[in-house]
Amino acid sequence: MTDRRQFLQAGALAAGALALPRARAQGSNGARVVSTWDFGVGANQAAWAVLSGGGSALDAVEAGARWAESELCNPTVGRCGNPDRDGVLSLDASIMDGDGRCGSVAALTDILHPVSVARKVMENTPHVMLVGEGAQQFAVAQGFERQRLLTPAAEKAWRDWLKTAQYTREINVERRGRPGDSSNHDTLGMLAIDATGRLAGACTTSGMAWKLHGRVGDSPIIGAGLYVDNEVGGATASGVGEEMMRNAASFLVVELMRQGRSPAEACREAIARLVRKRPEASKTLQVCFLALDKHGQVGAYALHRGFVFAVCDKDRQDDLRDSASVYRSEQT
Ligand code: SD4
Repeated sequence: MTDRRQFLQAGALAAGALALPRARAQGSNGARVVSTWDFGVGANQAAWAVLSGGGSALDAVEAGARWAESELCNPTVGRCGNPDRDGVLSLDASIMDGDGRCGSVAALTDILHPVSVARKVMENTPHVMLVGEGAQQFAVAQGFERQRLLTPAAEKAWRDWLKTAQYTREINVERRGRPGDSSNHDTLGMLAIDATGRLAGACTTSGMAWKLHGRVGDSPIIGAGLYVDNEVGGATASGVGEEMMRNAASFLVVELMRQGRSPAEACREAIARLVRKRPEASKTLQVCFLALDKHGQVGAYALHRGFVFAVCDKDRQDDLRDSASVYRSEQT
């Protein structure tokens, strides 16, 4: 009897000893974050700091998007973004968790962290989306500081652009190893799964450089630039937003995964649909999808070569991968 009790106690101690490291490791086990483009590596690391400590996917994607909005001189996201054709820097962002909660802001000016304003819209209002002046008023009421964001470099780029004032929605040039080049669009789209299996996503951008004043892209439109569902997975997009909006594209990718496609197959099929609908336009525009399913599987597909995406989990923190694409060259 005594022996049996001792044996049980020893077993309980051993189980406790095992449980402790497991509980600690839970902070990152199974967690993963993925992001669009090469600057996604830095954004992922900011998100990983949250996930590896056992934080939520929602907090992680907000942290990652904030990094891109502030830390980087990127002409397409946040404070270093290029302005519209009137010289106004206007920002779009969204955030969504896998329970269907979401918030977004569009055409927001003079506020450094649109993704955090989007989160406040989600958490502190009965609405999903605020735009323009109303979004800025709301941000200020929530304690965000108004500040002039247009950098001297962005202002100079705009003045140079004004010399011809020609607006072309170009295919992005290949960015790998060439951060800060002159491609006129690149958005941070980020998806994360945390150690509890919950998903979230965020998207943040200054949109297309030299756009019409008041133009809103896909990034703040739930279902176009971002969609997340804990039952299935999440998807986000980058490229010419009008194409995503025409096709409710991120929602489409998630619904294709719901029907059994892998993330890569779902992205490829969504791209194929775009090509079928607008075969000529698809030759000159870039569209890129990135998806993460509830098991942590990642997939991507783009119209044109040059799309890269970053993957981060407990085994690797700076993984940058090339996406497959329909067209191998940049112009055909
Ligand atoms: C937009 N989709 O505003 C954004 C821009 C972008 O890669 O993603 N560029 O249309």
